[in-house]
Amino acid sequence: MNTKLSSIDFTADLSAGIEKHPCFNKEASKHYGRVHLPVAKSCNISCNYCHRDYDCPNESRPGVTSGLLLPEDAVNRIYEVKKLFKDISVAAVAGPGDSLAEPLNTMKTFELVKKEFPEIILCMSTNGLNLRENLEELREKGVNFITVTLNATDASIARKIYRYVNYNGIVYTEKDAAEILLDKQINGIENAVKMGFTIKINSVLIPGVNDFHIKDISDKAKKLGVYLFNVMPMIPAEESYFYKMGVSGANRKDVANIMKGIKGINIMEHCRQCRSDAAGLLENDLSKEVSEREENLICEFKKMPY
Ligand code: CLF
Ligand code: SF4
Repeated sequence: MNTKLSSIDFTADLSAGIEKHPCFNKEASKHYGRVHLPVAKSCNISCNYCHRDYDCPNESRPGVTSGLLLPEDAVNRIYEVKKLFKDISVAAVAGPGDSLAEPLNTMKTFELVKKEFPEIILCMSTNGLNLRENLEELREKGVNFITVTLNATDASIARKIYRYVNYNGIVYTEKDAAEILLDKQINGIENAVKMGFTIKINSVLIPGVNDFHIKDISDKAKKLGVYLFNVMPMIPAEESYFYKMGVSGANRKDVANIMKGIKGINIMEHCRQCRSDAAGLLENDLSKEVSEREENLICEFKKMPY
């Protein structure tokens, strides 16, 4: 949905609930859990640390497969999770592909969840390519919190991270891919902030590729009015391009060292690099128990056709 900025009401407070959001508020993570609803199958870009047999490593740990849910089953998933842990404050779509590559399932899921659980905070992560054109609808559905994975702000670095970008059916590669993705990400974040969404940026730390560039990303995040900055160590998915090329992953210590130089923005230090079907407290993932209780998973993620 395309909406002119002039027609948007900028007065809405979309930070409501931050005191109960386990990712945006470390204290809240001790008491409140989140549930990820794995309804977004496809992706529209190709990150070199990703392999599409696995979850999106931008907001999840590669190397684990998940079942997919239909939007109609998302409400039931939340009831199942609540049987195991009742204080679920957030429901989110975080893959296993990109939440906005085919936004229909994501939007339908938010609609159904909001109707059944009006008190639950809605959250979403995305690579940002299709963010701008979906902002108005996300707000209509009641989403307040959005995470965008931004791994570079410079096209010469971004082109080493992405193999292709498919925007509106046109496939871009190399510098063109990097430029269009960066342009859409920055524009999406800028407008989301203006509309009052609470935004987190996730950056995947890739040794030798963007480690020296994290400060530039944080500076850009500050300028854009992003609320929270989260740097995650890259864990290259098996069979991914980086994995095959021998690009080594990073670890928490690498992240801590880089973050010493980052000032002037809220930093997330308690990220668990969750699965796209994670459930419960960040510290205690219940996804395995939940999927064992359900019979309505479409099929194993690995078997889904792309
Ligand atoms: Fe999920 Fe992400 Fe929303 Fe949290 S996760 S979509 S903001 S509800 Fe949280 Fe998990 Fe880290 Fe993400 S610990 S991977 S930051
Ligand atoms: Fe993979 Fe996520 Fe990148 Fe898409 S956005 S290619 S699912 S890591």
